[in-house]
Amino acid sequence: MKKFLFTAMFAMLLLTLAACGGDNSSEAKGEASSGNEVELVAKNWEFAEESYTVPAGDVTISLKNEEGYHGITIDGTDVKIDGEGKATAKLEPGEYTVKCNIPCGEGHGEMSTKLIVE
Ligand SMILES: [Cu+2]
Repeated sequence: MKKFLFTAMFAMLLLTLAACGGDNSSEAKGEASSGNEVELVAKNWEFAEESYTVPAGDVTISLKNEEGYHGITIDGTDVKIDGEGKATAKLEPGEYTVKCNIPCGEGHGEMSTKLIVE
């Protein structure tokens, strides 16, 4: 009986590992095929990166709040995300300023990053 349990657990572990491996490879593929997607990460009171770069065209922008509660607007576009979420916009090449649009505290006024569309 014990041996059976051990075998079952080992099989589950293998399945779990296989599932993880599968996820990783599909993620890598996703990145290669959907370059027009960019994820911005917001913290108190800055974005994780000083700039984000995406190819021009239909761009899907998503926002993740790692710390605090923030939103974004992108100057010169209709993109607006409150809290976490996604927005898609057709973007021409250029440099766009991304600002936090939720009064999130003392550093709110300087909370911005750049979206570089190539
Ligand atoms: Cu803010």
